[in-house]
Amino acid sequence: MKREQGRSLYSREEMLRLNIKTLQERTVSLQDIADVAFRQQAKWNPDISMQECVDSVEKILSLRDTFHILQLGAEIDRLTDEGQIKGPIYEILKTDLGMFGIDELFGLELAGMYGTIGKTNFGDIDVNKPLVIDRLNEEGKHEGGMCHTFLDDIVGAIAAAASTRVAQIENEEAARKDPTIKEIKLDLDV
Ligand SMILES: [Ca+2]
Repeated sequence: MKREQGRSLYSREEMLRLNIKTLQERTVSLQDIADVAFRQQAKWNPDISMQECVDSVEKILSLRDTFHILQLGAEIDRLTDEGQIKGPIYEILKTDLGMFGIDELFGLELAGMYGTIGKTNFGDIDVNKPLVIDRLNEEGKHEGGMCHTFLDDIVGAIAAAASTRVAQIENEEAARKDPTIKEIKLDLDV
């Protein structure tokens, strides 16, 4: 990505736009991430809509912490592709060494913005590798394929955060619909 000279602060709208652009450069669309969030959350809440997942992914992509993690992670992957990383860490990144773990740390930090459930949901995606996560993981391991050592975790974490946000919104709506259990009356004669 072309550097925007003299700036380090961006608005929420700019961070969303720049994150979508960087993801596209690394072959991932917003819809790819929403699909993972939907697949995860629909297991627990069959009433959720794809639009809620798309909205949540957009929201998370506009957060400053997401911006920093995604931009740094994607740039490390890009530099690895171009052979610009020096020293022993190059082969570790290039081969996506299983014992590396700093990529998972980026993912955990991002998903952690949505609490313990966010982290747990990230763990589920990290282990089961649904949809685009599997593609990124396979592509990264393929000789000559694009490096996704950081991106698979970052994309998984954004999906986990979005899935958790959808669950929080659903819980909030459920709480509003049924404000108190005391109002439910049992007919003991039935
Ligand atoms: Ca990884």
